[in-house]
Amino acid sequence: MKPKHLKRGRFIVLDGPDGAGKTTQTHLLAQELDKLGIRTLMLREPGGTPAGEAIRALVLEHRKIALEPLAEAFLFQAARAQLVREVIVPALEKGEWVLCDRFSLSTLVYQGYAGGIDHHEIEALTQFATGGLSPDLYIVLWVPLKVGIERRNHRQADRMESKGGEFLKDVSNSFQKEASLHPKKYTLIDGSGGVEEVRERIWQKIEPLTLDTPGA
Ligand code: T5A
Repeated sequence: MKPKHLKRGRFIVLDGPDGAGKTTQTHLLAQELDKLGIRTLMLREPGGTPAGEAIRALVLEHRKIALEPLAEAFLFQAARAQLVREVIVPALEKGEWVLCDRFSLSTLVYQGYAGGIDHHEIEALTQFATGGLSPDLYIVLWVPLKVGIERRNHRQADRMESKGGEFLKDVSNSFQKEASLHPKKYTLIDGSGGVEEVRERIWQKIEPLTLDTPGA
């Protein structure tokens, strides 16, 4: 018989500015949940499906192809629509936990607040793309811009990171502001300090979900 906590999957998102530690912490979280016998599926946005990975290459890597922020927004939402229907919903229905590196707040921040598209329009597109699916826990891991830039210095900047200092400052401020303004929707976690310290902060928010046994 399956343990009770496998009856219903959970949808957990880690989002935040570049270099906040999302990928590192998503992996650690998967390991921690695995120790409890909870099966997880790790995804990234854009990506996670063949269509999503193709969109990722187009929107983040092919910098010679011009893309307006509105076109970017549609592409990110198209990748999301595919991911939700092809992967996330079926996994949740099987009782798996889905850990997703970035989700809707990234579009609101990068294409909306920093990119200049009206935030109501972004939200309407998100609603349409996700069919109203929202995470059980939406973590915003935040670090000051300087820390994020230092951490990601080892690799080449993608299209968004190449938009300049003002753009990145808007991104950083918008993540913090949006998460602070909507504490019921987003859980803001300080991503500064050592990997282990941050892991512990995140685990404090996740652990209660592992104890919850809906439908029991
Ligand atoms: N995008 C995405 C949009 O514009 N709109 C959208 O709708 C969506 C979904 C995606 C890009 O697409 C844009 C935003 C982005 O520009 P991505 O693949 O998510 O990009 O890449 P980034 O978030 O830019 O990836 P990073 O690797 O920079 O950030 P992470 O994942 O937050 O950080 P992580 O874990 O890879 O760590 C970066 C480095 O820091 C170290 C790690 O070892 C690594 O070297 N590190 C730490 N060092 C010290 N202390 C800690 N606590 C550390 N944690 C990690």
